[in-house]
Amino acid sequence: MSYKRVTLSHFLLQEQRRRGGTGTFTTLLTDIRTACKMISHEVNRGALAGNLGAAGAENVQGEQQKKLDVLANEIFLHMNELGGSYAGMASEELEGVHQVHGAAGRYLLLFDPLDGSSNIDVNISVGSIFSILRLPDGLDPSSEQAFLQPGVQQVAAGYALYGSSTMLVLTTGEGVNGFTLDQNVGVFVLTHPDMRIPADTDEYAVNASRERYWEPAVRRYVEECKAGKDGPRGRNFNMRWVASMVAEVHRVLCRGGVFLYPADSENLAKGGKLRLMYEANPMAFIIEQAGGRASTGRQRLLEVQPTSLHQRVGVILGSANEVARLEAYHGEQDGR
Ligand code: AFP
Repeated sequence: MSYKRVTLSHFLLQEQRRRGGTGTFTTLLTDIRTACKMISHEVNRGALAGNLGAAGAENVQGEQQKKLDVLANEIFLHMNELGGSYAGMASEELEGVHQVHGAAGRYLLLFDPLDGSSNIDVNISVGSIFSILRLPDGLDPSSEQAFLQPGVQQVAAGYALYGSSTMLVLTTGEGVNGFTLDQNVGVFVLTHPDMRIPADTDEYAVNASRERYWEPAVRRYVEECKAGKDGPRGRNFNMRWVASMVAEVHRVLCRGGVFLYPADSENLAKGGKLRLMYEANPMAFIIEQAGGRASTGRQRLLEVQPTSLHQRVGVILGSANEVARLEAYHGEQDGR
């Protein structure tokens, strides 16, 4: 094994020197990195540490919290509060903004501490997702208003995937890089530099049990994929569904694909299923930075103006040509 490896710390320092920066990103990401390592450890110990099962409470979304949801949330809050980089934080698990006492930081952190947590008890991959925004001048970091910025304003975003290995995938707006946790040494090592998504793909991911709720545009797309080489697409498609967005996005980053969780007739009143600020925006930033495309079907995801912290949205992201095709189908459906 080569010891001439680039760790996440090296990478951030190199980036800092290259940009002539002040070390802001290094500081911002240090505590997130530690939080992800700690969560990885807890996920990995699973039943041995009594970490599986329900916590016995509901979160702000009205969903049953798992023990690991609660633990991961506490780890994220604690580690990032101690570091003092953030003026305020918002978590998918909390109703309002988490006030950071005495914080001098100029940044805001949004996170989903454990996404895909319904998969925990069956030992399928889960992940953490985060998004970093600047604190706008003149706004109180404990106010929801400070956080309600469209995704284009993110300064960094990433996720940790707790899978067969633990990875941290990151963008600071100049491409996407993936780091694998060396569990023995305790460091993230750059293993997937400059991740790029091919523009074309033969693979899609959607929860097909929701077909009866889909809009015609989504139904048409999936029908055409299923028809394979006998249909209008003239080639066969493969389908995957993990039910952990982090795992799906990671697969798309590694080998292309399109991921759909569209707004449909059943979830439309809420805006969709996935959360704009904690899931859609950070993932859309990563996908675009890797050369892919991310959309609601009718609008670029990163341009959606949030109106509330826990807003939900339809999500279509991945290989650029397939997402563009889905947008075209929505346009045709709308008579545009
Ligand atoms: P949980 O965190 O409640 O498991 O939700 C995961 C998620 O938000 C996202 O990661 C998945 O892509 C999606 O929901 C799975 O949704 P279905 O339960 O409809 O498959």
